Amino acid sequence: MHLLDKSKSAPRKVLLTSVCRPLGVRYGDSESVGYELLFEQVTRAQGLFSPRSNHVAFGLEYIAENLEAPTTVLQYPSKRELIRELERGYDFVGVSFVLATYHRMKEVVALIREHSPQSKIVLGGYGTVAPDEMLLPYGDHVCREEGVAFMRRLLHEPEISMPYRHPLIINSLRVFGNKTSRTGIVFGGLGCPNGCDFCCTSHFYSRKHIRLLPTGADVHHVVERYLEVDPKLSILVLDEDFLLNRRRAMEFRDCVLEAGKQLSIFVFASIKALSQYTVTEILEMGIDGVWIGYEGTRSGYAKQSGRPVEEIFREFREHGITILASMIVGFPYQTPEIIEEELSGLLALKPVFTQFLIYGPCPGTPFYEQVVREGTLVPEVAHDKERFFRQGAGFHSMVRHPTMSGTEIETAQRRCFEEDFRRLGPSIYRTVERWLEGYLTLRASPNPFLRAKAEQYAANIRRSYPSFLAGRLFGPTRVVRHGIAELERRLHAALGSPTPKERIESMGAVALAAWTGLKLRVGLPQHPRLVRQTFRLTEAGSGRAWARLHGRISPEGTSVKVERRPASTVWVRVEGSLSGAVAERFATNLRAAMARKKERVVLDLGRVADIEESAAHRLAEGLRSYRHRIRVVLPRVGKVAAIAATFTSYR
Ligand code: B12
Ligand code: SF4
Repeated sequence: MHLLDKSKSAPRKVLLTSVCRPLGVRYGDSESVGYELLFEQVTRAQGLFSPRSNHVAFGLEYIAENLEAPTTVLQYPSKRELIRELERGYDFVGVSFVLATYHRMKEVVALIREHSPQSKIVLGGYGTVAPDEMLLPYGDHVCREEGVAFMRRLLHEPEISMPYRHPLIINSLRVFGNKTSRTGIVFGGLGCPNGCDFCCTSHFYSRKHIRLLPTGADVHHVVERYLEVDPKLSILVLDEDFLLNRRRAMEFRDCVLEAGKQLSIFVFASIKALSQYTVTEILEMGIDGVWIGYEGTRSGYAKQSGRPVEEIFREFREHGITILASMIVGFPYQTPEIIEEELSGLLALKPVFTQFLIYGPCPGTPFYEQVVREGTLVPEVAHDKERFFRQGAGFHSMVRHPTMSGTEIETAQRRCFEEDFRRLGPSIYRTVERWLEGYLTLRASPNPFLRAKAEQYAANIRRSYPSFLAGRLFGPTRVVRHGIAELERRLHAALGSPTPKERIESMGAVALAAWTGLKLRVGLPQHPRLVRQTFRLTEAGSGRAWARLHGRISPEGTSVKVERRPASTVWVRVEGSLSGAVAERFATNLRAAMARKKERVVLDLGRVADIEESAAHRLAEGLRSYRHRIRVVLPRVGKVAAIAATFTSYR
């Protein structure tokens, strides 16, 4: 039975979902299509040494956070889990997909039509670069733009300006099955003005950069919120060329220096953008990891202009900055010999990670237009659009090449991944080597911020000690194993010998590494569990102390809703009007809950229609002792916004 409330006043309920699991070649997807960036793509040749981290369709959480409508987000549901959710009744169901999961989107749409036929279907994500005739049969609406504004329009919710509210999403990284770090994801922007001819995201937004976080202070504010959850978090900024906007980046640096905390931030940046800064400025932004598009020596993209690549790579290496370099295979000028030359050139620069993708035509890009114009798509995909989409993940050759066959290109790509591993070894030890170089360079720096960075590198290195025995035993070649042992000796010389505890942990790591390798060989399925998140939906399961806050708190109908969110956060939303007496009572109850529970609270006053000044003061005063655990959300306009000053001492 559907629980959908059809009454006019009820807010429209929204379900946002990714495609269904299981994903993978054995379930009909293209090679590399799964849940992980490292294991399935970048470190795919590194087997048991590959770090593991599942990534979800982050855009869905981001949209959900910024709607008014009650919303549920599902990440990688099984079909059965999706059906169960659909049966709860939703007015709109949004599906996020990329081209390579177009067939998966169809599967989700079929389930929606069968189990929730009244729902309007919204298609979103980069899969919408497919032409209308391939999308309109499956969706009532297609979003080919930034999703928050689109969904708010669709739901008749008023427009809001950027920066939008930012969800906190934390990803764990495991090595040999052990959690080694956690990363908070920051959504800095969409699109990129550089306009490389193959680039989907740049052309999706017509070469405009949409600054989700318009200023450096906005970026820093989100970073700070993550650090409040866990001061040891690493940060990943999703923004195609984060450093291109120098003003924003330098403002961010000022904020970082002023806050005085050591950060560890990974960003995407082109040579052109990086060339605008000294390495000190980059480190002062807290950046110690960069994804750089190396592409190919003769590719000639504008983004490659600036300082010589070799110089930047060397300087970053010396300062401990991890580089993930991506190279393209299959440019018309390339032959197997040229690819080999370019690969050797790249590996000589010792990137910590490398990614090799085949030059592919994504609809909407100049390269795609060219391929269509010249009729150079290979016949298998030229006449079978669905196959073209499915294979459009960077691991299939789909365009006729002047000198190489498709098989030759795919073989060359495979070889690049394998050679990277064979020559440079596992990326986890390459990372440690990078930290060591950074530590040695910066430990005596006259700049106190950089000396503190050296200490951060040293602490990271120390944590890595137990992983070395496994590398010495299971490394891919004798030379690599020898190199790992040599690196270990250098670490001990610089930072001391391992403690007895670290030696015991090394044995544990060997056992875990062997078990990881065995699981890979046997091919045990490794799929993530469903991640289900609700937004503005009151449901059971928020814990008794919090549940007591639920419901009407005044005869005039002022009400409170409570929802658990990720990262030990509880969202407390007040709706209606707040008089002094009601505010005081509510503050007392919230204080009682906070005394019993450890979670952080987001106190959402965004829907409070009216608030007496005395009520704002009583609320702020009543909760003062917990203000470091409370973030207050206020509407941007209207009477309630005017009380912002009352809450300035809150996070
Ligand atoms: C994180 C990421 C992943 C993660 C998570 C994947 C996932 N399910 O989303 C992992 C590592 C698993 C991954 C894998 C793959 N990815 Co990927 N990935 C990204 C990346 C780097 C960031 C996406 C992101 O979260 N951005 C932040 C959020 C806030 O922005 P957003 O996703 O764009 O969402 C906004 C809008 O697009 C829109 N929107 C998005 N979804 C929806 C849904 C609805 C209903 C609505 C209304 C709007 C909407 O609203 C959002 C807010 O404005 C992008 C590149 C990039 N910089 O965007 C590539 C990218 C999306 N990936 C891509 C590809 C090709 C893949 C793979 C096929 C690669 C491969 N070789 O296997 C696989 C597919 C696996 C899968 N599960 O789908 C391509 C897609 C190209 C295309 N036209 O389809 C991109 C654009 C990279 C590129 N430059 O080519 N990827
Ligand atoms: S610099 Fe990167 S994100 Fe920007 S257009 Fe080129 S490939 Fe795309």
